[in-house]
Amino acid sequence: MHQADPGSRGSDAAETTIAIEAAAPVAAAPDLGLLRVLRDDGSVDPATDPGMSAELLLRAYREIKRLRLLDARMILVQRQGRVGFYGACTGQEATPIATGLALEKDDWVFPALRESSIMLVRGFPLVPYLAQIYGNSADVLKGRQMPSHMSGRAVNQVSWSSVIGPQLPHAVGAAWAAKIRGDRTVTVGFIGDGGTSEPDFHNAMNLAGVYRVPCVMICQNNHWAISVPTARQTASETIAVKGRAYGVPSVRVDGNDVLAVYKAVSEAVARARSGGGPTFLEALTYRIGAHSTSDDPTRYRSDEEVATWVARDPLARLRRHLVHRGLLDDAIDAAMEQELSAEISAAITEVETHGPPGRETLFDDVYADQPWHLAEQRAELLRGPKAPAGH
Ligand SMILES: Cc1ncc(C[n+]2csc(CCOP(=O)(O)OP(=O)(O)O)c2C)c(N)n1
Repeated sequence: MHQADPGSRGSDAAETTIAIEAAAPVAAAPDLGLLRVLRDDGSVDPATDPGMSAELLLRAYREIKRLRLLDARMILVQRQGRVGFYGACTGQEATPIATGLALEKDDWVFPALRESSIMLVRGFPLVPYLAQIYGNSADVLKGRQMPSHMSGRAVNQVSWSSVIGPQLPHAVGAAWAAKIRGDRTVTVGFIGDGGTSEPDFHNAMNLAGVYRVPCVMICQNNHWAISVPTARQTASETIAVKGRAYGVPSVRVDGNDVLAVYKAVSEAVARARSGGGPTFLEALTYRIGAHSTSDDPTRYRSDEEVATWVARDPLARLRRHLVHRGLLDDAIDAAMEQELSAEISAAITEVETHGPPGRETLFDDVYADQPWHLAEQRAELLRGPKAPAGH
């Protein structure tokens, strides 16, 4: 996977955007079409509407909004040097949030970089979630992972390794184990469009198809793998169509339409849980911000392209629907925003009161029973000089 030559920016940008308006009819070819529910005027397509309750829709809106605010705040915190790195998912929130809402408590999630927020939807508290970014003593991972690589046993969310493919074979393997055990657990694995060029993607799809495991594999096609556009990633008409070769039913869904993603994921999860095997979903979306705080996307894509996708903002589209249904107005929205901002501010203040993880924790969690040589090293470390404050 190579970074695009900045000099070829013009032609890359022209090739980048998949014409979602020209999609084939969904009923005929779900892997070539585009499953949509929300219309531009805020109404829904009754043929595809999953019938989410008012309460669930408002919950989805609140979660997307919290994530949008949290990402913006954490980028500022990173710019102030208070954390080292952050990976936002601005513009892509509908897919992780809808997935979190569609899962049951015992299901397992194998995320890539932009799906950490599923943990929040499934009840992981905000303070330890943020503590992972700081790597401090409130972090359940004890500061051992790169920032924005959250995981939590309490919500069955596995750590992302930073390598962009293995989460799919891991999800398929865990689903296979669930099938052998005969329990109801479904696993969900995520990958980006760039990750589909990795062997792991194909290994996972092949195994999932052959063993018909209860796994939902989701590709968030956000059009860019750092500076490589989707058009340079694959010559396939869509990413979803790749599932055909492996005998895995596949659906291309509007990833900026939370109702459509909720429908696609719920149906895939139900099929997996009832013994119907795997599903592959391509969620068509766009990374509005930088790849991470280490990236400058103005080097490789145009403002016009970004503006096209800002107009398809998943938060604004859901808001239009809620207003259309009389469930939201400016006053409710403003109050919600104030409440969420206060929640985020309080969590950041609290998380920053925690110091670094204790050095006595350094050898924890490597073995169930600590072997003698690690016990000796731990004792020696604790006998040695303490690090100066702040280190
Ligand atoms: C195996 C591997 N190759 C390269 C990288 C460097 N890398 C980190 S993120 C990234 C792009 C990932 O793009 P995509 O899979 O589309 O996901 P996105 O970041 O867009 O969500 C690359 C190439 C890596 N982490 N792992």
